[in-house]
Amino acid sequence: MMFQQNIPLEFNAEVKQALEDGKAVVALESNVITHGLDYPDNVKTALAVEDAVRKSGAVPATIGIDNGTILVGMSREQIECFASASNVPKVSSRDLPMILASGKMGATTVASSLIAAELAGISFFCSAGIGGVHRGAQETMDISADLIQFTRSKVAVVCAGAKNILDIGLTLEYLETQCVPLVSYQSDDFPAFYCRSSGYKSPIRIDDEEIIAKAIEMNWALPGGKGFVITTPTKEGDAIDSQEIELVVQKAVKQAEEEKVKGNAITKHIMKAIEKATYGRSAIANMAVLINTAEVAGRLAVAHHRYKANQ
Ligand code: PSU
Ligand code: MN
Repeated sequence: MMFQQNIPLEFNAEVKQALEDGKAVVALESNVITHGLDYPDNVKTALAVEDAVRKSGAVPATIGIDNGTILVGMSREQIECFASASNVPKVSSRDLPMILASGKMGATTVASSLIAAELAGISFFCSAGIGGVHRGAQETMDISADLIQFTRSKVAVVCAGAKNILDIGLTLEYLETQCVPLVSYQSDDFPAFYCRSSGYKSPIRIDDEEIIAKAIEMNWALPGGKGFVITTPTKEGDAIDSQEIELVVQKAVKQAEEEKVKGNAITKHIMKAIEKATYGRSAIANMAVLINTAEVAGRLAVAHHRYKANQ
């Protein structure tokens, strides 16, 4: 156990070694394990995501909370435990103090995983789908804390955009308003999770990994520069066409509204409805995008590491 600003952190051996050796590390969230996929697909996918990061030459650090401690890198047993335990709460940034005080298990979202990554000295994070501005946010004000956290944590975030159950246009506007740099790697469009395009253009495309690395460093050198978002689309063969599922999404959003599903339970509810409507196809595309994003995140983390070493 190690303390960082009085917060207990527990590193697994692989991550501890990697940080000591100054290797590239990529932090991963655990909410996708507990809330994104069903058991045992979630275990299989979480392990495959970690392997995808390793395949690119970086070290994965799956983040979670247990025993009043932030876990930085989980063992296989811990992943199995998070994946199979019922009622592990979703922990976003504002929930962190209470879950740490309670000593109970908590599954970290993008937002809270970024806090953990920064505390642990990890500069890259990966999640296929970041939170965003929800459809109907003009009324509900439901905007994911992930977006705010990007303005607070000095961590680069690699993702496949945000799911199109969200309002992608408003999400892009919000990121701009909040001064969050957003770059799309090897694509003109802002992706939407397992859809290669959300239908929206990205503010900028950069294909050169070294330029991305340099831009991240510039951002961190500039006053106030914190999060830096990089998107990568899922592979052609694994993608679902966004127009094809738009009607399904609209129906699921409406149904959630009618059933008065609210707050942080909405995402899971809608994803389940889409899975049902696509006869499980979305669940398969879901796993593929998680793995692909992790592979690219590992590659970009290694490129960033190389860039810094050559400075
Ligand atoms: N996007 C998804 N599925 C998810 C999430 C996001 O497509 O399960 C999770 C992630 O953990 C993300 C969180 O950080 O939900 C955002 O939740 P909220 O909108 O309540 O902030
Ligand atoms: Mn919300």
